[in-house]
Amino acid sequence: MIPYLSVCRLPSVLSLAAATLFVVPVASADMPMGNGLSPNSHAPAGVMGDHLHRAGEYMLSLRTMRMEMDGNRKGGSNLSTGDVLGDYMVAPLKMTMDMQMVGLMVAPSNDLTLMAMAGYIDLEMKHVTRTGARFTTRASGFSDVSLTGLYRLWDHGAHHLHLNAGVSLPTGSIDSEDNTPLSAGANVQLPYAMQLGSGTWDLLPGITWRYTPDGEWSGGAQASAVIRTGENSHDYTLGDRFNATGWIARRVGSSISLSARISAATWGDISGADDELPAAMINIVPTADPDRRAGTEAMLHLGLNWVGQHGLLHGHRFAVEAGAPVYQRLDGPQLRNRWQMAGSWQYAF
Ligand SMILES: [Cu+2]
Repeated sequence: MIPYLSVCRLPSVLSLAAATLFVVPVASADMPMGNGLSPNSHAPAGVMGDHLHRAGEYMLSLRTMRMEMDGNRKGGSNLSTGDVLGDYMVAPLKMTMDMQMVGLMVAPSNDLTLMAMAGYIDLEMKHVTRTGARFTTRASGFSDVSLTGLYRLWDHGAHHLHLNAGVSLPTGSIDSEDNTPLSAGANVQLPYAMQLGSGTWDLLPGITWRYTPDGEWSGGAQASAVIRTGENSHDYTLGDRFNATGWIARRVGSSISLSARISAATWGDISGADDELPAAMINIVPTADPDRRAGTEAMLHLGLNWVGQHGLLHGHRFAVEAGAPVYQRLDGPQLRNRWQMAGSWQYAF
């Protein structure tokens, strides 16, 4: 029960903060609503491909993301480390993922915006063995690069709809290695979650709806997917992933808006198996099992957007968003997500 309570603490803090979103006083009427730079005309920091640009406009962005997983889960229930060690010689304990991304948006026309994103990933996973020995594996390097076209489908008053059509290039490594107590000091192939890319060309379809009724409120929703094609050079294919999210944001000053967002995702198991991972590994550590990778989760996120109105910071956008799961069903034992954060800087010219 106690681990479950600690999982729930963050969501309850988030929902309290979400409630305050609705009681924050509206800024005075002389605020330039609906004209000038609106902080909530861009989505919360955790959403990508939410907006188009005017013909000839460019946008540069930097984004940092951190995701922390702690403790194991199977189905809808948490497992203790002892439960995992009852079935496996090694139990994963904790994982952190840090990602720094650079993005460029270019609009050749008012109806089409092109977006390229590349990133650098740092992964760390802590483990404990049945004998009580603890060890950590690490991997870092460039991520997969994505190229996406955003195409305006429909614009009507406050409603805007666009298509997201992208492809993810297999630039991230699937050869990450580190040493473990079982490898006697040698570097060996790390399991799937410690690899930096998918190793396949992936399709990134999506559709985004934005609602901008006035300068004060805004909202949006996005459905997107990651569809793997073919098999990578290690004889496996990561599971497809489907995402849906919806947000509302409210301006609370000329430069600041607050947002609340809900997201849901479901992803499949791995088909095939990494030819560099010994087959017997699936009985040693659950992360090496391609059939224990799927999951479904729902998260609640709160964010803040800020845009500079004057001087040197005019037009510079900063955003932060933090989220925690409110529902997680994992084909486990799998490490469960505890919280994630995204921060971004954007500048259009
Ligand atoms: Cu942009």
